[in-house]
Amino acid sequence: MADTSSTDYERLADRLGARGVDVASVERRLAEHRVETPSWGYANAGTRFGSFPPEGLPTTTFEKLEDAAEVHRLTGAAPSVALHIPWDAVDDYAALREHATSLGLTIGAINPNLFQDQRFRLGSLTNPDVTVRRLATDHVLECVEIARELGSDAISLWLPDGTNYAGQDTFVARRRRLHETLTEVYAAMGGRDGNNMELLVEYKLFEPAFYATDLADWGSALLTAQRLGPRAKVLVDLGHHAQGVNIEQIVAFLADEDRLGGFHFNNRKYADDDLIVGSVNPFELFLIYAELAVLPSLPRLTIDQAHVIEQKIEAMTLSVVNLQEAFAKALIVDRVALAERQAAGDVLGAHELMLDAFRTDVRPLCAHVREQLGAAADPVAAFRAGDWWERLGSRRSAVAATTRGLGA
Ligand code: RM4
Ligand code: MN
Ligand code: MN
Repeated sequence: MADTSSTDYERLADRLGARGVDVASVERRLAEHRVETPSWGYANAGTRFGSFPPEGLPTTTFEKLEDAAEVHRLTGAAPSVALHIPWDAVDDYAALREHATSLGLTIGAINPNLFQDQRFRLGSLTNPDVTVRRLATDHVLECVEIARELGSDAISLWLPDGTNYAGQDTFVARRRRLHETLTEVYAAMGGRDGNNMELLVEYKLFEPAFYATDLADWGSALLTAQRLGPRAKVLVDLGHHAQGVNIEQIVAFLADEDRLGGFHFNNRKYADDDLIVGSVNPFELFLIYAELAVLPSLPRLTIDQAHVIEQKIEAMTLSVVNLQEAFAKALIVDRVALAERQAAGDVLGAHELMLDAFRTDVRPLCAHVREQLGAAADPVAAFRAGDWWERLGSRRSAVAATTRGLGA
């Protein structure tokens, strides 16, 4: 019997070649496409109403890295892991770094946590009380040290600060406090180790503050980054905009300013839902990648998701696959014809080229590239058929089922 998958690949490669696509170069770029996965996406997550910790849940940072290594083994494209401190704090960072290396992983961006300490009720880096600002700044500085110990080259900062009621505080005073505290952080990130640590400044429309968020949009994040210096860049989380905002345009503008630091990929239907990237709006994801595909190099591509009811490794694997497919579709857009049609004012002719790429089933091409990387043709199916449970899941201590079952 003929091997249908390689036949599918050959048919697709022939068809793309006939359309003028340089298939070898598309495959090369796909093979270089790297996604960073978040430690917290493997760990317990819930909504404010409850959580459903599954059997085999990783409870230590060491175990979370083991699950991340599974995703990398299956996809061939997820070799780094972002950490969140203190969720991922350990006593021995050298041992953690060694563990990552032994699993074929590196440590990605370090994320400070400025949203859970009781003392941050009125804000962290913008808090009106100078002693609280000091605490918050010291926490970020500690993260810079941890990043150095782990060989990480980025601090990824999401500032939850803001106000809940008009009159609670003064916009500009908060902004000045933020610039002052971040200036100290930024200075500490340079100097040593060839000066190469990046500060990624994330923004978010609302939540947990509901009146005014201090870094609510890409404009305020960009102004902050510009004030700090060239190693400060903006991080775009797909769930952090108002409904209907054109994210691909934001991406294009930030890249044009050389301030596109990277992404937190996820998808949403309503607000900051943190669902699997590409699960709600794959066309938007494709259009974002269409902007990335023309850049000289890709920024840091990180997933930021919370898997509440879905199998977490499977969810992460599917997310990486969805990102690969979006990139593959972006790479086969006929750019020459697009430029011609744009110049000719052929509105729908140009649009048709985008649709044509988006509608192409690129799965055989992605499967082929993954196999060349020694990963799985179908990573999700491979996970389901695999022995993760026997090797890792079943050995882990049972999660305290505090939220399981009323009256249990
Ligand atoms: C925030 C934001 C941050 C993430 C936290 C857990 O909404 O997206 O990036 O670290 O959630
Ligand atoms: Mn995020
Ligand atoms: Mn978020």
